Amino acid sequence: MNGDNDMKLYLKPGSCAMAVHIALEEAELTYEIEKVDLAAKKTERGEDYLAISPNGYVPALVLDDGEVMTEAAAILLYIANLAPEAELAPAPGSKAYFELLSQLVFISTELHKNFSPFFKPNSGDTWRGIAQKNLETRLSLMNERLTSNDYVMGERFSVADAYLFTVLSWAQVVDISLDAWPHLQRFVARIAERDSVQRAMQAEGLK
Ligand SMILES: N[C@@H](CCC(=O)N[C@@H](CS)C(=O)NCC(=O)O)C(=O)O
Repeated sequence: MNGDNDMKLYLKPGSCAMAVHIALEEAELTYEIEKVDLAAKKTERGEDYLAISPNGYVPALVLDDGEVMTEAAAILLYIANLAPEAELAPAPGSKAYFELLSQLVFISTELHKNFSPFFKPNSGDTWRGIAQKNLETRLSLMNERLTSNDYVMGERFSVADAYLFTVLSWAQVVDISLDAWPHLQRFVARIAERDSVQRAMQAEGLK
């Protein structure tokens, strides 16, 4: 049941907002979603999205007090802190917590943003070429990290896995092969099986 004061996630199906959607499912929090037409900056219900989130991109999470939180990495940590029983992050303030932050920033700035030009029709060969090279070195680093661990943070699922899964799922969409990185391929297959991921993808109309 969704009431007036539940959180609301603004998203575009399959976008980086899906990481937040997966985390909300993992945390078993009560929330609703609304899709955004990013070109028109209109929500599904016809609201002006720029009035809700002036940066104009997703994700944006409306909190139960009505405040709007943006930036995927921050929202993911917020959700982890809201539902400590779900253990989606190490104890706040611990060294491991900052290692999680480090991984979230890496996924955001080094992986996510290097996929961006492949979604922009006018990005051009130069930007795409640089991004492709960046992705190769950074995907290799993440592949290495997952050699002996099932999850970004080791043996336990965290919000970083929701984000990494979402970003890696774009490889197929933009025709970037992950064949050179078998641990990443196995990671994607493993995370895709989680109920939270299945539910989020279903709700976004991706299944
Ligand atoms: N810095 C933002 C970037 C979010 C972002 O890149 N969102 C994309 C979808 S994955 C988007 O909404 N793009 C549309 C636009 O920039 O107009 C974050 O980390 O949350």
